[in-house]
Amino acid sequence: MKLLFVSTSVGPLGTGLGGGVELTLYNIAQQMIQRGHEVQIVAPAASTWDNLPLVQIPGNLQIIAQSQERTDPVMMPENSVLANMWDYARQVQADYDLIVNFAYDWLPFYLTPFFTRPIAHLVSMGSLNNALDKIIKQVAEHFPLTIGFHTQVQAATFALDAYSCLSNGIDLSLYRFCDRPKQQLAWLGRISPEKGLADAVAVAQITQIPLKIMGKIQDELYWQQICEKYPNDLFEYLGFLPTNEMQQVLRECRALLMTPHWVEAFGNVVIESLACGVPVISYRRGGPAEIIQDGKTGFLVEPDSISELVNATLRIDEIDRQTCRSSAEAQFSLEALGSRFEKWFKEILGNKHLRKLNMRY
Ligand code: HBI
Repeated sequence: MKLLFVSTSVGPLGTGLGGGVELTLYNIAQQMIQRGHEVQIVAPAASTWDNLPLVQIPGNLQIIAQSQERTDPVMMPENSVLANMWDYARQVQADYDLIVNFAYDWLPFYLTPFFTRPIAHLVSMGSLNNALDKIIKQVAEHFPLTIGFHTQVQAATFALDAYSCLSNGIDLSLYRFCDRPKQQLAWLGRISPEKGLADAVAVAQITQIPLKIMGKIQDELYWQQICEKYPNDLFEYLGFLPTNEMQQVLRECRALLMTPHWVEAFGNVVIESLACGVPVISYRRGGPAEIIQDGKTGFLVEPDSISELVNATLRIDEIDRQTCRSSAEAQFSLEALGSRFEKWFKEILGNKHLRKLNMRY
């Protein structure tokens, strides 16, 4: 297959601004190339990936969807990099079999019927905005199968009839299994209210088990409040570390605490933890509730119940760490991810009805 990947619009690739979807795009591109397909990536200028075929497009970045209100109108900056990337895609589309959209933005969905090639849309977050929900629903109705999510619970926030579920995956060779943890817990992620770090620190205080915190501080005020409220010898903030350094700390922890206050679309940190053999204790909410096998690879507890997080932490030795690693190998390897995406792309290309729809222009 000849594939054109059109990137997220909130940051050049390699800057981390695109969050989890940067990693996802990178992994799928590598997998498709390894499987003999041709891949070209269209991304905002100043992208730093040097080992994948990139076309760099200038223009102004989109505002991140998480910062907008549900009822906000669609916003496009002047000289929009999103619009410029999709104008490029329009010009070259005849050279490709399939276009893949990685942006969580209104425009690519609206443009779908104007293209002569099918577009596969990977939706990387739960429902956040009414205008976007509506256009996604329209594309799902006219071009069934072309809307892809990571989890069923994420898909449910859009209430569509037809869609595809792709889960996610990571390069397991980057994570080393450890079966002799230290007396410490881990918390990973962007430090901002919806990720619920304060709950994990509360667990550390009650159990008196030190907490290792890694990730980008996105909400300074929220972080300050935690530092003022809890004794600082209880937790250690290690910063936003590259994968290798992060997993060196994570792998030696008794458990990863997941405290999402929103519907996490997937939860890459959950499969990173399992890959190290570290069980995950999480609220039964969002993607983690679909990834963790309660009692086997961790525990799922009543959302927002700190006492249940504590009880699960005290029972964590019931979980076999090798089982955690094996579950990552079975479901979340790059090969498993690549197979799911290759199957999705072939389903779309193989669908005569879809092809006829796009070819009518
Ligand atoms: N916001 N407007 C917009 N467009 C995106 O592509 C986007 C975003 N916010 C976050 C984001 N992408 C990714 O970091 C997550 O989907 C993973």
